[in-house]
Amino acid sequence: MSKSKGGCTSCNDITGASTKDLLNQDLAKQVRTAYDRIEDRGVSACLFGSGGTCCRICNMGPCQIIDGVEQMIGICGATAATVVARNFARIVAAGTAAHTDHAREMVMGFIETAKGKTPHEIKDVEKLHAMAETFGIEIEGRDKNEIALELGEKALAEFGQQQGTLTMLKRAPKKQQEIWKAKGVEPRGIDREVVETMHRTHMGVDQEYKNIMKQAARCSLADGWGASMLSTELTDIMFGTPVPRRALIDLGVLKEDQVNVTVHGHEPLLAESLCMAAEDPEILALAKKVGAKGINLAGVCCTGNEILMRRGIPVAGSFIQQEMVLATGAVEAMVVDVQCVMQSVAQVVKGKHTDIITTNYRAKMPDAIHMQFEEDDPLGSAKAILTHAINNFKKRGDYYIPKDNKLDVVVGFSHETINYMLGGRFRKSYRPLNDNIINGRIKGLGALVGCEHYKYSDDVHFKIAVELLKNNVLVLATGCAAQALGRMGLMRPEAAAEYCGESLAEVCETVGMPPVLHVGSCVDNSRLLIALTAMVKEGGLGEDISELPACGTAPLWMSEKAVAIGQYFVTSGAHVIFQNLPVTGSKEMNEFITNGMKEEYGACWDYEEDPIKLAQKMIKAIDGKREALGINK
Ligand code: MSK
Repeated sequence: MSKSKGGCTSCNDITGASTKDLLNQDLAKQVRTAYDRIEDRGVSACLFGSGGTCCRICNMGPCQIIDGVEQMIGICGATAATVVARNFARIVAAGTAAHTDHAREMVMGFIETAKGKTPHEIKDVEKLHAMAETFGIEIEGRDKNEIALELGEKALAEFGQQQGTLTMLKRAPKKQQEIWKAKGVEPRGIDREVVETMHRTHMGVDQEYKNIMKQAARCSLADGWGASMLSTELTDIMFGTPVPRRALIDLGVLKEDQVNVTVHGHEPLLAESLCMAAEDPEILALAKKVGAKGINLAGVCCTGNEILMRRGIPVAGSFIQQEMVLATGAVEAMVVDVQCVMQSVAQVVKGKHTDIITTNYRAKMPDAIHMQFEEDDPLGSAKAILTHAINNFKKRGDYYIPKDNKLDVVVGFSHETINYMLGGRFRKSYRPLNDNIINGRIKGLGALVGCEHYKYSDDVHFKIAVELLKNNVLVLATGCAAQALGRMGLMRPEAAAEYCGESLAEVCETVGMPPVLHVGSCVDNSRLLIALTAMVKEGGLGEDISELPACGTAPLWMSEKAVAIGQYFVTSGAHVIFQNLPVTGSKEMNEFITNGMKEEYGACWDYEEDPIKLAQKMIKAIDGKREALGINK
């Protein structure tokens, strides 16, 4: 798939029309992208790294382990299973740490908002009260900010808590809670589980792979039912719980006559402030002064998902499109915070008028400019950033916007929305969804989540989704997977008739929803935990998540966060399939992950690279659950 000489002549694996179109323009031919770097590397991936058997934990190595070969164990004697388990647990800890740090920022922003020190406000009072109940906070006769302050402080304490269990574990199905208790994997405090995982995987500490994996399970639960869930819920309370809305997605959302500012990263505090500042008359006047008709904010990656879901702000590109967005030459500034921002973006804009603006002291980048987002003056920071972007507008040189490439999507499917849409305004219940699963009109649920990956064809998500829909499996999507499916047209209500099996199409058409529901960003996978729990509690589909006809996949995972997510789903009883995992270098670990975990938590991991086979595995898993429930007529 080279475009370096003479354009994109063999982009076999790029099916996205906008990316193809852009890479064929002279303007973009000068840009080196990740596609070029993959091709130019010329060496295949290290087998030890891919199989998880490269140990760099101490300085006696690096030790490259070959399972079953006595002279190829670690210098310290570590076996393949120990090394693979340690590496895997560290991936889970890193992913959990990323969600945790994100969540902490959101909780701190929430506290400042409750104190009236930010331009934001407590928007979703119903959810505030529900969370207050979970945390045992009195709501009667109290002002929303007072309740929010107590909630924020209690939430913040969950990070540093040393003993007991995380509060939100009790939201899980009862049987799930009993399993976690019996296995000793209830997280005690969010930070504690990350720290303990790092300690236990240090040289010479935990040397028993199943014991290491037990801590990996505990750590992942601290992510899913702790950090990520806190982040999602408090962000919803502060910025509004998403409701269905129409929006646009893909490179064509950039505008010729406006100052294009893209927001890339994860933490919505910055993006929300930019959205507010972009409507400020003073800022709009500045934009007009330089000849622009306005400010066009557009999202990239998960920040894109956050503002798409809550405000209907368009998404210009997903993870694999971040360089393409800039290669258009039409962006005045890309404002970034944390996670999934490739270092190459600052190189893509060399020679262009575009600035990459880093905004978080935790994430700086060579050749970018840094404008710190000040949490005590969010609006001031946002206005300064936009003013900088506006000043770039007149410097815009050659540019190309693939104008025909923007797609209508309907997004905003929080678990409350799914409740509302499938249960009706007054019932607000998952019962109708359960009934449709029991009567077979919906075979089950397929979660398509996670990242995108330059080494694989960019239509993998699409192929999996279509196969699932054809077989009447309703698809819920998050992260960059959701954006990929939106770009391919699966988030339009009309797609139901085009792609679904007869009975699923009927359900979608009756409700007026698309067959692929956009549930949010990567931290919002916690919404799926809540939705699955609600289905269990509604009755008729078993006593815990492991009995539900549901299956998840992150078929193009790239980030460590995706593994943490996969691990918390498996530990919560949901079957999960990835394209690969770095555990195959140990037979014992491989067997444990793909089988042994099932005995412990009722679910396990699996891998498959071929999208159709992957979808068929998901369908088989769902059919198996239906069979066990006695509803597979
Ligand atoms: S941004 S973690 S590439 S989903 Fe959440 Fe996308 Fe994966 Fe980053």
